[in-house]
Amino acid sequence: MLAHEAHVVNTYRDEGPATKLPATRVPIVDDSAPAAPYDGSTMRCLRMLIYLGVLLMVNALAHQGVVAQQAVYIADNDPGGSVPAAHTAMAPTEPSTDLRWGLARIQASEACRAAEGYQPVTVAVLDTGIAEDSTRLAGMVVARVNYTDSPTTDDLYRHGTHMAGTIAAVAPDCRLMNIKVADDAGQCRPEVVARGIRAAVYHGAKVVNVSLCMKPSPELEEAVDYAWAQGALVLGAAGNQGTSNPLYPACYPTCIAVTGTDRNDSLAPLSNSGGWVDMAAPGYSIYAELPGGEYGFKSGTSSAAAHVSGVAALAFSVAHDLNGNCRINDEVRRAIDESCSPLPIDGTGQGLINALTAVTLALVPA
Ligand SMILES: [Ca+2]
Repeated sequence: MLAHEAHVVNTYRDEGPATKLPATRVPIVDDSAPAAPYDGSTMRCLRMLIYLGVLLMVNALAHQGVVAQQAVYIADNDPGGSVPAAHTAMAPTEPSTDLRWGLARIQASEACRAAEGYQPVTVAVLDTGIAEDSTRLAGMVVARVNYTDSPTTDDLYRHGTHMAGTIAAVAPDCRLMNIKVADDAGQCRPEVVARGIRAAVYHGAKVVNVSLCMKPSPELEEAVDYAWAQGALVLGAAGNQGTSNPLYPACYPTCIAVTGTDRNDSLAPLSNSGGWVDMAAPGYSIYAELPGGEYGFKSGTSSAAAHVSGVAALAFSVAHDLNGNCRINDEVRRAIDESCSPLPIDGTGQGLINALTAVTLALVPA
C-alpha cells in the first residue's frame, strides 16, 4: 500500500512492546518445581525476591506500554515504520473474571442471563482479521471476507482477534463475521471500510464493530447511513490521540462513538473525548484472545467499542420493533443510550454503558 493512500489511523494500542515479551514470560515463580536441596526458608525468600522483581518488571512494562502507544501512532501514520506486535500476557486458557474487569463493570454476565434463549445476532468485525486458532472464536465465525492485499483473513497484526474476543466475552452466543479491511500492517482506507460495512450489512450483520479511526469520506458516511437504514448499528472507536478532534466513522451521527474508561471510571489514557462522543465503555487493560491461542491485554478505544458491540448484540437479540418502522436498531440504540450512567468527565457523552440496563430496556419496553 502506498504511503499516501494509507492515511488512516488504526486505534490499535497494546499494553506493552513486543520487544519486551521475554521479560513478561515470567511465571518463573513455579511452585510446582521440584524442591531444591536448600533450606526451605532460604528458598522461599529467594522466590519472594524473584516474584517481587517480576512484579516490578511487569509494572514497568505496563507503564512503557502507555508511552509506546504514541509510537504506534507514528508507525500507523507511516507505513514504512515498524509495526508493533501485541504484548502477550500468558495463559492460553479461559481467563478469570478478575482479569476481565470490564465485563463486571458493565454487568455483562447479568445481561447475558437476561438475554438467554433469544436468537443469536451476527456481529461484523471490521478489522485486521480474526485468528481462528482459538477454539471459541473459531466456533463463532460464520463468514470471512478479505478486502486487503493480505493473502489471508487471519489476524497477523494481532488486533481484530482481540476485538472479536472482547465482543464474544460480552455476547458469548453471537455470531461473528470476519471482515478484514485493515492489512497486516494495520492500515486501511475509508472506501475499503465502507465496502466492508455494506457487505456485512447486506449479508445479515446487525452490529458492525469498527475499531478503526480515519478521516471523513463520503463513501464511509454513505455506508454508515446505509447500515442504519437497513436496520444495523455501527459502533466506532473514538480514537487514542488524547484530543477532541473528531474521527470517523465514530463521528457520523448514525454511528455510536465510544471512548474508553479504566477501572476507576476515569478516561483511559489517550482516549479521545468531545461533544461528538456518544458514550464510554471499558478500554484499559482489557484481556482477551490473541492469535496463537494466547490471551493478552490491550488498551484503547478499540476495546471500548468492542464492549459496546457486545452489548448491542445482546440488545438486538431481545428487542422488538415498537414504532413499526420494520427495524429494531432504533430501539436498540435508544436502549443503549439510556443505559449509560453519566460520568463526571467532559466529552464522554451519556456516560458509561451498562449491559444489563440496555438489555432490560430493550426487552421490556418503557
Ligand atoms: Ca423500530
